[in-house]
Amino acid sequence: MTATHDVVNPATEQVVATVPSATAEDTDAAIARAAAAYVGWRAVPPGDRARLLRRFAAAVDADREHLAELEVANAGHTIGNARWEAGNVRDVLDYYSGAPERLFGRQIPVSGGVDVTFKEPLGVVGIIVPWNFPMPIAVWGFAPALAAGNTVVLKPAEVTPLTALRLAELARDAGLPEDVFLVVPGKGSVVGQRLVDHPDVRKIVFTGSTDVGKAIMAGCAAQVKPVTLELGGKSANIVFADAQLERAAAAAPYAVFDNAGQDCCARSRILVQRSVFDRFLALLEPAVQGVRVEDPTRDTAEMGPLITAEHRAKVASYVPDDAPVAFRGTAPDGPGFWYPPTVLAPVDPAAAAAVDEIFGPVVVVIPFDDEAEAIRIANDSPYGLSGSIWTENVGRALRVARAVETGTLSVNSNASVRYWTPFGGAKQSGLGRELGPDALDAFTDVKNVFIATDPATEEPS
Ligand code: TAP
Repeated sequence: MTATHDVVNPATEQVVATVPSATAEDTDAAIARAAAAYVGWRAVPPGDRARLLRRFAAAVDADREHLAELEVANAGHTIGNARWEAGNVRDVLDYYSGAPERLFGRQIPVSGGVDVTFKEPLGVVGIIVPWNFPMPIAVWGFAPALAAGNTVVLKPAEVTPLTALRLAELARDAGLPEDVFLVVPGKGSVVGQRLVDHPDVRKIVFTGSTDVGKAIMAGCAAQVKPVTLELGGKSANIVFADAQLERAAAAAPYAVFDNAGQDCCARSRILVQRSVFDRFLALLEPAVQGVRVEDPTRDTAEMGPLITAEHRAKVASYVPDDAPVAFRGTAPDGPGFWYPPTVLAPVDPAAAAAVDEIFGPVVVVIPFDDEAEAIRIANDSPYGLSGSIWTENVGRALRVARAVETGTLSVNSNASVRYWTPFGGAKQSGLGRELGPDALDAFTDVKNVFIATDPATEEPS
C-alpha cells in the first residue's frame, strides 16, 4: 500500500488533504523522466521557452486566489501574506521569462581564431523546500532553473505540499512539456536524500536548517555536485540613538513576527543604543500589543499560528517560567498552534534565546553602548542572513552596513526580498545567491569554445 501523509491546517488542527509520500523508487522514476525531458527542453528555442514561462506566470496569476487559500489552509499563513506569495510566484516567473533570450556568452580576443563562451544548462536540478514559505522559496529555484534550460524535480516539505502540487498542474496547463517540472512530495530522508545521492541530478538547491544543509553539502561533495544553500538566521535589527525611534519601533514587530516568526530573515535580535533603550521599549510595547493574531482567513489578520504542535513546543522552550518577558501580544485560545508575540528584555547576548534561531514569535532586545559594540554583537553569531540598521547618519549607515557580516541588509527599512535583487546568506546562513540577475549563474556552466580560423597562426596548446 502506498504511504500517505495527512496535511493538517495549523489554525484548526483539521486534516485538509491526504497526499501520497513518494518512495526512493518513485523518486528515481521522476529523476529518469526529468532527465529524458531535459534533452528536448534545452533544445526549445529561446523565444518559445520564454513564451512558455510567461504562460506559466499567467496561469499562476489567474489562480492566485486559489493558491493563496491553499496556503492559508496548509501553512496557516495570513490571507494577505498568502496573496503576496502567490503574486511573487507570478512575478519571479515573469522576471526569469526574460532570461532565455538574454543568456549571453562572451567573445574573447585570441590569436588564430575566434573564442566564444556559452552558458550551458546543467541537467536535472533537485530543489528541496522547507515549510515556512512553500511558494516563494520553490519559485526562486525553479524559475531561473527552467529559464536556463534545466529540468526540475521539486520536493516540498512533507507538511506543506499543497501549493507545490498545484503549481505543477498549472505548469502543465500552461503548456510546459511533460516532465520538465515535476513535484515529488515525501520525506526529506527519502525523497530529498535521493535527489542528493542520484548521479543524474546535477545540482541541488536546498533551503532549510543549517544542520540539514551541512549534511546535504557533504552528500553533494561525494559527486562534486554544485549546491546552493539558503539556511538559518538570527538577524540583528540595530537601532541607534539618532534613529527615528517611532518609525523603528512601529516597524520592528513586523520584522520578526511576520509569518509567526517562521522566517529565516526574522530580525529576532533587536539591538538598541543604551541611551534610548527605555524609550524604545516604551514605544515597542503598544506596537507589539497591536499585532493582530487571529484566524488567518480574515483580511485583518497580521499573524497566524505556528506550523505544528511540535514546533510550538520547541518555541515555548525558549520562554521558561523565569524568562525575562518584558511584554507580550495576544493569541487566540482553542484549536490551532497559537503562540503570542513575546518580547524578552534585557537579555544577555550569550543566553540561548539570543543565540539560537527560535523560528517563532520571540524576540530579544539587547542594549549596546556604541557603534563598535553594536557591530560586535551583531556579528557574534554563526549566522549572517539579513538585518536592519536604523540611523539618520548616512556615514554610520554605510559604515555599519559594510561591517555587519550578512548577505542582505536594509537601512531605515526591514525589507529583505525583492525578486530583482540578489538574496542569500553569509557564514552558516548559506552559500550562493538566489534572485536578481546573478541567479542564472547558479544554473549554468560556462563552456569555452575556440574555433581556429587560421591554423598557421594557431597558438600551441
Ligand atoms: P529542514 O528540517 O532543514 O527541512 C528542509 C527541507 O529539507 C524539507 O523539505 C525536509 O524534508 C528536507 N530534508 C530533511 N532531511 C533531509 C535529508 N537528509 N536530505 C534531503 N532533504 C532533507 O528545515 P525546516 O524545519 O523545514 O525549515 C526551517 C529552516 O529553514 C530554518 O532554519 C530556516 O531558517 C530555514 N530557512 C532558510 C531560508 C533562507 S532563504 N535562508 C528560507 C526559509 C527557511 P521534510 O519534509 O521531511 O522535513
